[in-house]
Amino acid sequence: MSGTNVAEALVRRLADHGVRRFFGVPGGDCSLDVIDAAPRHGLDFVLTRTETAAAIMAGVTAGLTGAPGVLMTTRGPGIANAVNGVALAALDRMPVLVLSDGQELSHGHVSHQRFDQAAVLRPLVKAEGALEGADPVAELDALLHAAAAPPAGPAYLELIGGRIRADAPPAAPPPVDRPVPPPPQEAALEAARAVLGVARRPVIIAGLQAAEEDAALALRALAVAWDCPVLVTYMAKGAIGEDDPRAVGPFISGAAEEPLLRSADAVVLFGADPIEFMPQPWRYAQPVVQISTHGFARTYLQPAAAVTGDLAAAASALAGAVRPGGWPAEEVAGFRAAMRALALAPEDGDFSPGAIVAALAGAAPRDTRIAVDAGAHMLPVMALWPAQRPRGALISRGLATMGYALPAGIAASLAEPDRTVIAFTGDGGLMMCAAELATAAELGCRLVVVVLNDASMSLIKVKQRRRQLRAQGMDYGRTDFAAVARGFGCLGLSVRSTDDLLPAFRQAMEAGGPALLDVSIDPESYHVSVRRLRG
Ligand SMILES: Cc1ncc(C[n+]2csc(CCOP(=O)(O)OP(=O)(O)O)c2C)c(N)n1
Repeated sequence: MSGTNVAEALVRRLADHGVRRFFGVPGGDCSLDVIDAAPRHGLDFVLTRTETAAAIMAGVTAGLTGAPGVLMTTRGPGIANAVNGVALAALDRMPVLVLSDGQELSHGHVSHQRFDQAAVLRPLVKAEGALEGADPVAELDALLHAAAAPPAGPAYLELIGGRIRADAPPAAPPPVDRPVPPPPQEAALEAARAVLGVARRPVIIAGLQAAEEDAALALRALAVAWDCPVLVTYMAKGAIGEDDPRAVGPFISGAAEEPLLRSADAVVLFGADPIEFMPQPWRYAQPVVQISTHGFARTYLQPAAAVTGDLAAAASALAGAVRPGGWPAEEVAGFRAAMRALALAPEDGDFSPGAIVAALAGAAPRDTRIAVDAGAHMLPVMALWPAQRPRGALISRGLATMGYALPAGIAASLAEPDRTVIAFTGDGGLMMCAAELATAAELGCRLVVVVLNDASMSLIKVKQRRRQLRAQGMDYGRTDFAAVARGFGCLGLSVRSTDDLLPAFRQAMEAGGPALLDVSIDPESYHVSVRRLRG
C-alpha cells in the first residue's frame, strides 16, 4: 500500500494532469475528503452558488488551460442540479470530470436522496466509473483520457466513502500521451484535392476545432495560400484575427452570410462541428469539403470529400490545392462591410445594441476576452466584437444555454486574472445565474458584466412574431440589476443613454473587482436587426 488513501491519490493525480482548481457545491460526504486533500496538491476549491454554474466554470477552465475541468457535486439534488452543465460539457465539447457522491455499499436500506445517478448522466457522458477495480488512479486516468479524446466531453466518477477512504495501492506514473487526432488519409486528401482543384472561389467556414492554437495557425496559413474569405462559427471566433481582411464575419446559419456563400464555388468546413449549425437544412448547392478531427454521430450535410484527422496536417497537405486569385480583395471587403452594417443597424440609432457593442469594443483593451449568453443580444455582440485570438469569445453553441456568460466570465478571469473579461448577457440569462455575482465578488474577479436589459426574452419574441403569433408571455418586469450587483458586493452602475455608457465602462474597468453595467435598452431593439441577420 502507498500510505495514503484513495481520495488523496486521486487529487494528486488530478494535479499531475495539470488541474489547478475545481468547482462545485459540496455535500457532507466524499466532497469533504476531496476538499481536504486539495491544498496539499496545489488545488483550489471554488465554491459556487449552483452546480450548473460550477460545470460551466469547469468546462471553460478546461478550454483555457488545456487541463481537464473538474466539477464536484453532492449526491441526489447536487448531481441533478448539475445536469444542464453536464449537457453543456457534452454538446460544447468540453473535457470535464464530474465527481459526485454515490451511496455507501452498506447503505442498502437508504432511500433518501437516492436515484440511479449514472443512468441519469449516461446519455451525456463519454465514460463512467465508480472505483470498483483494483487501481483507482488508473481508472481516473482512463476517464480523463476518454473525456479528452476528440470530441471532448464529460466523464463521470462516482465516489463512495468506503472506497475513497481505503488505502491506495501504489500508482504508476501518469500517462504522458494525450489523445491526438490521427494523420489524414492520403485517399481522402486526394478526393479533397479533386474538388478544390477546380475551385477558384472557395470559402472557408472555420468551426470550433479551429480554436486550438495549432489549428488556428493552420487556418490562417490556408486562408493566405488560397487567398479566400473566411467565416467563423461563434465557437471559432478569433481563430482568424478580425483585423485580417479575409475574415468576413460569423457564420450564423442565416441570411447574413448568404450573399458570400452564394458567390462561392466550393465551401470548406474547417473543424466545424454539426453541433454548431442551426436546425434548418444546409442551403447551399456548392460542393463541400469537410475537414474534421473526427467523424460525427449525425450527418448534417453530405460532403463531396471528407478528410478526417489532424487539422494542421490536413491544411498543409491541401495548401496547394487551390489556385488563388478568384477573390478580388475589394469584393471580400464589400461582403465584410455589408455583414457589419447588418449587425450595426445604424438606422436604429446610437443606443442600439449594435452601437453599444461597437462603442465598448472601441474602449476595451485589445486583448479583452468576452463571454456571451444565449439570446438576441448574442447576434450583435458576436458580429461586432473584434476577437483577435482563438477563444477570445466564449459562448455555448452546442447546448446554447442561457445562464452561461457570467460563470464563463468568472472562469476566464480566474484563468487569466490580468486580462479584461466582459460578460455580455440578456436580463433573462442573468436571472438564471445572478447569484454567481457573489462568487465573482468573493474571488475579486476583474470582470465587467454588461446586461443588455430589455426586460424581455427578445429572441423568443422575435420567433413568436415570425410565426405570426401574438406577442405575449415574453416580458419580465424591469429589474434594477445595478442594485442587485451592489447587493452581491460588486460595483453596479445604471446606463440609460450613450452619454452614460463609456464613463460607466471606464469606472467599471478601474473598479479592480467585478462590476456590472445595467444597460436599459428598448425591448423593440432587436426585432429588425435579428430578422435581417438570421432571415
Ligand atoms: C436554459 C435555457 N432556457 C431557455 C432557452 C431558450 N432561449 C434562448 S434565448 C432565450 C431568451 C433569452 O432572453 P434574454 O436573456 O433576456 O436575452 P435577449 O434575447 O432578450 O437578448 C430563451 C428563452 C435557452 N437557450 N436556455
